[in-house]
Parts: sequence; C-alpha cells; structure tokens
Amino acid sequence: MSIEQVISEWEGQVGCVGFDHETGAFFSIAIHSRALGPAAGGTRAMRYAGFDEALRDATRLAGAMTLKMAIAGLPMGGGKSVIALPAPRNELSEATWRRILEVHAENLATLAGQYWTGPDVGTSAADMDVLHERSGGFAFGRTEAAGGPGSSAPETAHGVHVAIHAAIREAGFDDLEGRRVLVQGLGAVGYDLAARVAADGARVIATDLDAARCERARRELGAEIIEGDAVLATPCDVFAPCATGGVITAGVAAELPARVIAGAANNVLDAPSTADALARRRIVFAPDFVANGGGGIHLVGREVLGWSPDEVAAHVEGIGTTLSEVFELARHDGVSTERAARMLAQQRFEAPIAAPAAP
Ligand code: HCI
Repeated sequence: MSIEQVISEWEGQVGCVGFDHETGAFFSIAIHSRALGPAAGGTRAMRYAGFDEALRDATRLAGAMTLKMAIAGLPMGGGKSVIALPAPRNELSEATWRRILEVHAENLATLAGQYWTGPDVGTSAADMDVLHERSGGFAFGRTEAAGGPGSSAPETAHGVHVAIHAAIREAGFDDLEGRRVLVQGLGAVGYDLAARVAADGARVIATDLDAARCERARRELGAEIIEGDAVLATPCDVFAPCATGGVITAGVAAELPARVIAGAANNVLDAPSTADALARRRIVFAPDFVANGGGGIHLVGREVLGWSPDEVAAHVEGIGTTLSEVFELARHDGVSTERAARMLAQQRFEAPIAAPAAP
C-alpha cells in the first residue's frame, strides 16, 4: 500500500514523520482526533516491511485509540506513534535504542502536548521515563520509581478478563470452569490474562513465538502449548488474541472454531465488516477497543484524572457494563457487536461526559 493511499484513506493528521540517518529508524506520529482532549496512544517500536506499512499501522491504531478513549469516557483523543526499527528490538545496542528514544522525545516535544504517548509493543515503562524526561513531560506510564503509575499491562489484562466474562454470559455460559481458553501471545498482558483464566478453572491453550514463555505457561498454568499456525484451527470456547492485529479476516471468521472472541490485541478484525460474518455464525465478539481499554483507563485515570489504583480497578470493571450495553444494542438493532460498539463510541463522542480538564 502506498503512502498516498494510507493518508487518503483516513481522516486524521500525521503530526510528525522523520527518518534518523544515524540509527536508520523511521518515526511517525499519527493524530486521529483531539475532539475530546489531547491525542493519546502508545509508542510501538518494531520491524516493518516498509515505511508505508509503519504509517498505515500508526493511522489505524490512532483511529482505534479515538474509539477506545471515547467509549471508556476518558477526556483524551486518539493518536499513536510507530517507530520502524532498523533491526529487531532485542538486537539493537543500548546506545542505538537510547538515540531512538531521544529522537522520538524531540518529536513529542515538537507536538508540545497535542499528543501524549505511553507504552505499547516494543516499549516499556523504563522507556517512558526517558521519553518523559527528554520531551518535557509528554509520556504516560513511567515507572513507579520515576513517579509514574507503572506498567499498564495488569489493568489491561484485568479489563480483558472482565470482557471475557461479559462475553461468555452473552454466549450462554456462566463460568470458565473446564472451558477451553486459547491465548495467542504470552507477553505481559497475554500471560497475565492466561493466569487469570487458569485461576477461574479454564483449560488454557497457548502459543507464543518465544519458547521460554510457552514453557513457563506450561509449567505454571498447566497450559497446553500449540504451534502458532494451529491457532485458527484449534477448537476452543474463548479465543483471546493478545498478539498482533488483523488475525480475523473474512475467511477466518467463516471457519474459526470458537464461541467467543475477546482479547487484548488492537484491531483484531482486518476490517469492521468482518464482524458481520462472526455475527452470522453467532460467535460473540467483544470489540477490541472496548475489551482492551484497561491500559488507557489506568494511564489516563492515574495521570490525568488523579484516580487511586482502586478507582482505576473500579472503572476497569465498568468494561463489563459497557460490553453488556454493546451486546444489547447489537441484538436490538440487528447489527454486529463491532458496529454497535462504534455507535456507542460515537454517542459518547458527541456527548462527552464532564471530566476534569485534560493536561
Ligand atoms: C493502548 O491501549 O493501546 C494504549 C493506552 C494508552 C493510553 C494513553 C496513552 C498512551 C497509551
């Protein structure tokens, strides 16, 4: 896909694009909306096939952030940073990574608070410490040692867990005892989620590219480990995508042997219309921008709204109520849950709840 196509197919702005010759990293910051407050969304740092792919990811993810903030009732807009790395993150030297963070921090400073970042794939709370310090403060999610609220992964996993419970009720079963839950991706969020459903008595099936993570899940959670290419053909009650986006295509939706889809990955569907095929098969899909909102609730709740950890947890529990509204609206209007969630986000977008001023 060309850069012209990427830009012409979306409604936002690209705040900053740059290439750093010293490291070979490509930087982009997409700002989808600032209607509800400054744009916010994480910094994703990984390898991409090309700059157009990186920019496409930034724009699509920024759009998802707008929906995520609106439906969670948070006073922020949607944005995202994507850094296309010159080599896999774990092969970069400390000096190269440091330089990449410094260039990114300069981009954040240029945007002067129109966009706030946070952790995402390939960046950590420790990286937010650097970005916060070097940008003049425009990063959420610093370590507790640096005065931040720490990792957003536990609250993201908490929210997905709440979403799974709301979705299984919609699918007609009340608990996870003996149910097969397939977790795709055992990163900080996926592993935490797998532990939560294992504690509910679920039979965990898991996969990850990293053999050590799989081994740990097998040992600690009794997980059955499967190959990555077996994921979409493995029968399960709940499929929890917690790795990359775009895993559910129309072809997958027609065949997936699951009753519920609820996970942490952003943009799980390749297109919103793919949800129609899931609805036809009565597969209950918890839209990702609702299910994975716990991280944003943690970061914005703690750092913008001044919430305590308990208040954050209570708002994350609210994801269950929101999903019940989504399911109800989908049933009432005869539309997919994705469509219903977008309608609900749009309503909240047009009538934003009163909230303290954003930073
Ligand atoms: C996400 O949910 O994908 C990221 C959450 C977030 C919220 C606010 C700023 C940065 C990241």
